[in-house]
Amino acid sequence: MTAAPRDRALATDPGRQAEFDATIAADHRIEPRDWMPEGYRKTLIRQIAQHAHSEIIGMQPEGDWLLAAPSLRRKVILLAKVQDEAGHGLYLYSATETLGADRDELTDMLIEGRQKYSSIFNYPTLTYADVGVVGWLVDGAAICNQVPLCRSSYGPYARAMIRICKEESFHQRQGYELLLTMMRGTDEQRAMVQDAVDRWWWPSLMMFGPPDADSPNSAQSMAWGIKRHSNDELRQRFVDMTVPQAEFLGVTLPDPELALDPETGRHRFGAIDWVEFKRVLTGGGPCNAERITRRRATRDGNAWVTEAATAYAEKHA
Ligand code: FAQ
Repeated sequence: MTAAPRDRALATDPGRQAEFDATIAADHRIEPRDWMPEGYRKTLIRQIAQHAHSEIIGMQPEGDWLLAAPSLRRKVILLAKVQDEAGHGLYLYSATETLGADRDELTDMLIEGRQKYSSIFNYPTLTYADVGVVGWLVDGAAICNQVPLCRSSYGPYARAMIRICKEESFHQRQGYELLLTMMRGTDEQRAMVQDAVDRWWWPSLMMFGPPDADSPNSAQSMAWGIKRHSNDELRQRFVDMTVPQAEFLGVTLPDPELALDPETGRHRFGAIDWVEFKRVLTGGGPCNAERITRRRATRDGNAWVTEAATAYAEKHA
């Protein structure tokens, strides 16, 4: 079978491979017009698409609270945050398009379970304290993971991440401010915050992915400069950053083994339940089915808008 033009352009080519390797070694950016190995392109599409899907699916757990926000101020903040997540999804899908992907196909892959989205969004937001804890812990973990991606070797991804990280910082601060307000409130509000922290702590640690020893993609992704740090390194950074914030807030992190190691200055923490992680990744989390059903209904229900916009664009091209 004859290779498609794009595949021919991307086929093994020692001269261009050497140029690519030199660009990576010099820590310069690869741009869409540049030759790249097929594995690099596929890895980027996989990671960026998973990230985009996470942003879009991640709108659901918080979006559920838009009609029940306790004040106009909280509603405006939450609305802005949920809209930001939609924007992040769009920048990221655009970045995949510079690699030759088609965003409709990526959405189909998500809905058919052929591509993943972050495990964290398969847990429910049971009370308004969850909105604060998602901002503090989930966006906090996202920032820890994503700030180094602003230096990712692929230009369009790295540039998209700069704006995303700025917005994620606002998300994290609004979550922490909401929790500080609740902790200064009634005993019932403090109990709600503690309960939400108890439920979200471990899933937040799982966001960083499997331990380094079980992470099939990390070594190659780091060699290519797509990822800058390993999953365990970033997870450790997040724990070290979050423990003092929890103390200031006045909540207890649900891990009796969590303790500062005086020799390293880093925190030791208990064993993560990787069986639960795998269960959530394979569709068995509390909200997997609900999230995908809703995403499918949105795609199908909005198909007429896409069709009308495409027909209009074609007519006026
Ligand atoms: N959930 O070999 P590795 C947000 C998969 S933040 C689900 O270590 P890799 C903001 C992984 O894809 C959340 N799947 O993989 C927000 C691979 O499967 P595959 C999104 C996971 O890629 C806040 C397999 O396990 N952030 O949305 C997870 O080197 C609030 C083996 O793993 C990003 O995506 C997981 N937690 O490292 C929005 C950041 N962990 O694809 C709304 C960019 C691993 O081979 C509200 N992504 N897997 O079938 C990354 O940094 C990386 O892709 C990792 C995984 C670190 C997630």
